Amino acid sequence: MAGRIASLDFDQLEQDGFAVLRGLVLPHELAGFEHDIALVGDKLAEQRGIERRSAEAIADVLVAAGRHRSMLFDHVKKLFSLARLSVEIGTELEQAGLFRRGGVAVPIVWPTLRADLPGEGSYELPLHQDYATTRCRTAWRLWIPLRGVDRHHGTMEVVPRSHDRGPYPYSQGDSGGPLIDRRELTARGLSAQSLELPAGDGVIFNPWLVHGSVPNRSQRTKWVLLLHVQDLAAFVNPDAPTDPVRPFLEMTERGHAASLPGGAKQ
Ligand SMILES: O=C(O)CCC(=O)C(=O)O
Repeated sequence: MAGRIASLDFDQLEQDGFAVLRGLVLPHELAGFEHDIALVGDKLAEQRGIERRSAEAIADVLVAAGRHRSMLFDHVKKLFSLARLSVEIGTELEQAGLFRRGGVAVPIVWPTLRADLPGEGSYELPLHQDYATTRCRTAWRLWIPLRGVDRHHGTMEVVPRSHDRGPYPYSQGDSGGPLIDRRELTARGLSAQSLELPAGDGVIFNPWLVHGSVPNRSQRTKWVLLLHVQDLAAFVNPDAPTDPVRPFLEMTERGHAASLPGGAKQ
């Protein structure tokens, strides 16, 4: 094991709802990801005769894929290097004591990936809790940028200490989808903070934490590895009115009805 998690600040995670994990992805792994993504972009662009419009072949290939984009992106998500990395990070979280501290009986861990292409805001998520993907009473998320993130290159904003107040009320956003209104946060004395991190640092957070996208205004893609860690033995009981996760199921139905964010898929 690479010893990538020197320490996990459980107190901060409990108190603020999130904690930063420095150097979670090692420099050679970041370079490997860049290599894979550049190579597949170049090869597919050449095979398909795709005209280069941006600095990144993969971005041109994804855009040119049109209605087949999700099919292609679903396979980009399966990059072996990312699958291996996800298992290693899961193992190190276990070794750092996360499962023991959280009383996890039967861990489930799965990765996904997001790509915010330059000039494309389609997959941005407004302020939300992770209602669409949290199905267990014990759960965490990891958000691991594979390139540096800030307000220019796109990032995520989080609302410290917003995670222990149950489900938030949602308003309807301009696009018609549910979002948590910033006034709701102000009324509770909370405010959002954007994350500024180098490639490979990660954030572990409670899925009840309010968070959302900060748009990518740069000319390069924002790539983020996402990891879900949950306890299958604490799976929601949809028939139990008092199950704390039940409001997330109801929100998911509302979100689907309006085909809205909270689990945006590309
Ligand atoms: O990276 C982003 O833009 C936001 C990600 C997010 O909100 C999520 O993964 O739930």
